Amino acid sequence: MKQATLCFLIRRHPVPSVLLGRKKTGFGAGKYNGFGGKVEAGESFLDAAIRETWEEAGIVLQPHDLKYCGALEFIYPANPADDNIVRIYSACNWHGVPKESREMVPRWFPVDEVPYDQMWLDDRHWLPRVLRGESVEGKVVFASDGEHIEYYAISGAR
Ligand code: 6U4
Repeated sequence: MKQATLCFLIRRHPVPSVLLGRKKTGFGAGKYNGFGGKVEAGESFLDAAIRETWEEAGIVLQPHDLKYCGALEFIYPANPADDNIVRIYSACNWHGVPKESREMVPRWFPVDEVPYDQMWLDDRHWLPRVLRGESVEGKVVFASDGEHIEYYAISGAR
């Protein structure tokens, strides 16, 4: 199964906010999401999270900036090649200012104004916990359209 990462930058001021990117190309194009992508050969999940956040948002992270927030399996029965297991990270410290890349348009959202209607449908079931500093574990099975959710089981993890 494909291994991928998602990284959410969280700031406390002026209001608690999360940095999301609107994906311009590839899998999930048009949706807001954290920064991330496939883990490449020879890379750890952590290496991939740092590389993708740099490539997609121009933000520099050190390994100790990242907090592991759990893992989710996304299953696409109609297209198993898209199945992926995603490790989720958050970061409250980084260097640089978000900038648009070939893949993503970054934008800050107050945590109570996250645009769930413009995100993957599963995000509303787990991202609020990650934004509260909790960890999540679970699985999401998509319907044959690859958009709607057939089944999900997500629990908190510590
Ligand atoms: P890269 O590796 O960036 O060149 P790309 O085509 O951008 O390839 P991919 O498959 O590497 O896409 O990464 C897809 C991204 O979407 C990963 O960060 C994981 C994330 N993702 C996949 N399914 C998701 C889902 N159901 N909900 C969600 N994020 C998902 O919030």
